[in-house]
This record gives sequence, C-alpha cells and structure tokens, in this order.
Amino acid sequence: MEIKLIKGDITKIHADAIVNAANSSLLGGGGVDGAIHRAGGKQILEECIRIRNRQGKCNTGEAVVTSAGNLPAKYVIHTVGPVWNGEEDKSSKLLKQCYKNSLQLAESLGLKTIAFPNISTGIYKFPKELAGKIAVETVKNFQSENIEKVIFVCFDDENERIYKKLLD
Ligand code: AR6
Repeated sequence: MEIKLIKGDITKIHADAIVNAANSSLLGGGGVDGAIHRAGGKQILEECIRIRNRQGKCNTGEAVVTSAGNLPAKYVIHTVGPVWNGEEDKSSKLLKQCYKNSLQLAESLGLKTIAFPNISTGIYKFPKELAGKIAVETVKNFQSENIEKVIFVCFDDENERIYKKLLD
C-alpha cells in the first residue's frame, strides 16, 4: 500500500473515497465538513439524513458512507473524531477507530484509493503531533486486499510539516 502526502483541499482530490471529519449529527458543520458539503452539494446531506433516520446519530470513532455528489471523488466516508479533552488514552483509541473503521468501510466496498484529512485537529483541538502519529501508525498497520493508495491531505502548514517528518 502506497502512502502519499498532499498539501491542499480534500474536496479537490480524485480518489475513490475522501473522508470527512464530521460530527455525530451528520448534518454538517464548519471546517472540512463544511467544505465537503458546500462543494459536494445537497445529495450528500440528503444521504446523511437518510442514514440518521435509519440508525440514529453516528457515534465517535464510527464511520458511514455516502456518495460524493458533485465532488471528483466517488464516495464520502463520514467519521466522527473525538473532541480533545485531555484524556489522552481514551481519545487516542477513538481517533484510531476513526481511521480503522474508515479503512474497513473502503475495503469492504472494494475501493482502491482513499484520502484522509487530519481528523480532530481543527475545531476538535486534538494535538496535531499525536494525531499524526496515530493516523500514520493505523494506516501502516492496516491489512488490506483492495486499498492500493492512502493519501493524507494536510490543509495547514503545521500538519504538513508533521506528516512530512512522520512519513520520511
Ligand atoms: N481540506 C482538507 N482539510 C481541511 C479542509 C479542507 N477543505 N478544511 C479544513 N481542513 P476540522 P475536526 C483541516 O475543524 O477538528 C466541524 O464543524 C483542518 O486544517 O474540519 O475533526 C464538524 O462538523 C484540520 O487540520 O475537523 C465537527 O463539528 C482538519 O481539517 C467538527 O468540525 C480537521 O479540522 C470536527 O472537528
């Protein structure tokens, strides 16, 4: 499995799936979530509402999938990262679950390429170094049959620097 780093906007990425750092409501928000819903159009929200009606909210660490509306990607995998509250062990486990469950969903759909944003490191305030370490470790440890490429999309300079170092 190839691991790649790209600096930029995840809504522009041509991958089988891009991952959204959503919240439990699945109804959109700010940050990358807002950008994905804005660029992807109302189809994504409509599918999120259908998922909510079926299963209720999406718990932290879990992942669900919708199509990608007007985006160049085929699917959006929505996962809910932990809000950082200083409980390092608990939050780290939950963040790991986000990456693992997203990869598992992509794998089960037979997808070949998946792009991740730096989940929880914006509005949810997860320390960026630790989040990067968890993200890279979880992806490297994932045993996959179908996934050929994982792209880490860093939007801010600090995350780009951290991921460059981690992937060196
Ligand atoms: N492409 C890629 N990465 C981005 C983009 C983009 N267009 N925009 C921001 N980022 P955040 P969280 C980066 O706050 O911390 C929402 O309101 C950003 O620099 O989007 O998981 C949800 O609805 C940061 O590194 O997500 C939730 O309520 C990373 O994406 C809450 O925010 C994650 O920042 C989730 O907070």
